[in-house]
Amino acid sequence: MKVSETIIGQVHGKEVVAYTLTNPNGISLTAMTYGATITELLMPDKNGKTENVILAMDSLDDYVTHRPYYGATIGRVAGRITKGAFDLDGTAHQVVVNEGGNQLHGGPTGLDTLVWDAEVQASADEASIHFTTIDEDGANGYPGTLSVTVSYTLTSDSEWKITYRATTDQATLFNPTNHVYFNLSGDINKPILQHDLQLNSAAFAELGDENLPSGALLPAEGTPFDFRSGGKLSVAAEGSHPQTRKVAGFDHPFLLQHDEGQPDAILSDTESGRSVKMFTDQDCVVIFMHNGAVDKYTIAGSPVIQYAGITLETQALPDAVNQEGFGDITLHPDEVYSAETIYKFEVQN
Ligand code: G6D
Repeated sequence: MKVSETIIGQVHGKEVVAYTLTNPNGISLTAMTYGATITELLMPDKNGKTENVILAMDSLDDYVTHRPYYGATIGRVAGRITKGAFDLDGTAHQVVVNEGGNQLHGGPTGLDTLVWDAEVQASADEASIHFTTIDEDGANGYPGTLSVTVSYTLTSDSEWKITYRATTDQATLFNPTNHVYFNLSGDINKPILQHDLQLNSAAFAELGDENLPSGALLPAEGTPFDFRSGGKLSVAAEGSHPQTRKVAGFDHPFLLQHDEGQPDAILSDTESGRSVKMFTDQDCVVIFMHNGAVDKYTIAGSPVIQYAGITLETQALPDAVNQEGFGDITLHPDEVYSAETIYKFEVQN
């Protein structure tokens, strides 16, 4: 397994390094220490044409200036926390809010804005980048000093494995995710609406005001949210359901059923023949379809179009600390947080 590295700039006075892992099937993964962010995933299509299948900015400065979350490690808590307020073991906490009155994606200096440390391990069958960082007590208002390791492993079976490990010296919250957007066509100017999705989920979390979870888990049966038998993503964008109309597609958490030996999700693009299978130990996957065009920045000279990519953000249900029955995202000093998500890339000729 081939590994290379290059210094791509500086942020917060610290050098930012990008690592590229390449496997024998022509798949290569590049990720940088700023935000432990994946910045390129090159894979061939059914005709052998190799293209980047994820959204990425043109430069490090663009990531820092615009914070698009593209491919970034999100935390301490992915998604929104209502009013940035929660009770933890009987103590009320207020974290820094950065979207109206709520916190989004860990706050203004979330994990995606840090320059992580990294080291690389490689063998014949796989190569890993082990990103580590310390998020100090009080960062974005969170209690406890959190030590985090996120490992990206590319295997000779064309899997991108993401594993998280974290410990804390005081009770805190931790619900990380990766915010990669896939566009398997290899052309970010081609909307993902003709991609096919097969999703092993029978329920989704309803969005209320400010895109906060309402607390209700709704059945997918008979709605545009039921992708158990597969379907085109255009169903979500063109659906008349109040929840798809609300956000012009999906921006929803889907509760996963985790059927033994089955992928939790399969995203595919018939035209290119590319597909990605997702396997995770997490309760849910937030699917966001880049529902708005962006004119604050350009990629390769063009503004980013609506539906330029789709996320498969595996995590615990958002706002779990405030929502009954959404799971437990607390981390205590005597616990070790661990989680794994695998994206397996395939090409159908
Ligand atoms: C929007 O509501 C969506 C989020 O889910 C997404 O993560 C963010 O854009 C990038 O706020």
